[in-house]
Amino acid sequence: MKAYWFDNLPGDQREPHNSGRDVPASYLSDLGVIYEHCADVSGVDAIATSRQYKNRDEITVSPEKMGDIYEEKVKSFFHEHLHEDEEIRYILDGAGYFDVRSEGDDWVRIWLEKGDLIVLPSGIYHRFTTDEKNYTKAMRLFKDEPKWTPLNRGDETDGNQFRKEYLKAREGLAVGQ
Ligand code: KMT
Ligand code: NI
Repeated sequence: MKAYWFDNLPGDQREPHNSGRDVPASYLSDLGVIYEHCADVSGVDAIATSRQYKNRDEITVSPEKMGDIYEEKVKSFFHEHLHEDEEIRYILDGAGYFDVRSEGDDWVRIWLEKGDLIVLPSGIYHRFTTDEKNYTKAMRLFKDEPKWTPLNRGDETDGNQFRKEYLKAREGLAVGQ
């Protein structure tokens, strides 16, 4: 795992876009983002049990697996959105980037590789992309039914109940840059 400020420069979304300014783990936790490294799936099982994630599936984001729709899929995962539930991903193989919006609405880029697990809180604006190797195999965990419809950012998402609750939970935390 590596977290840094996204550079906002033009170029393919799969390039690192590393501004050279790192983001500390404590800042991620202020944003409500949980990160863990799990050497094997037993660590994931423990987290799943404690947080009552009952179900899981696996997705491979790669041209080999997705064929013609790969480029389209990668673009769609990169649209800024939120969910009304947590987004929990465990990287089984390969690597990828999760970008999350900071308090000041800048992008924090989180590079995850094999063994990394992330929990994005409901209501946080984010997006995902593979990196230049074009290969992310991930486990997706969910509580009951999959409820991860992406709600693309717009006027409606700003007024979304889960968005408001997310922002409320951040109040009073020493979030700054
Ligand atoms: C998401 O929510 O953006 C995804 O599920 C992307 C694939 S998981 C690595
Ligand atoms: Ni998402």
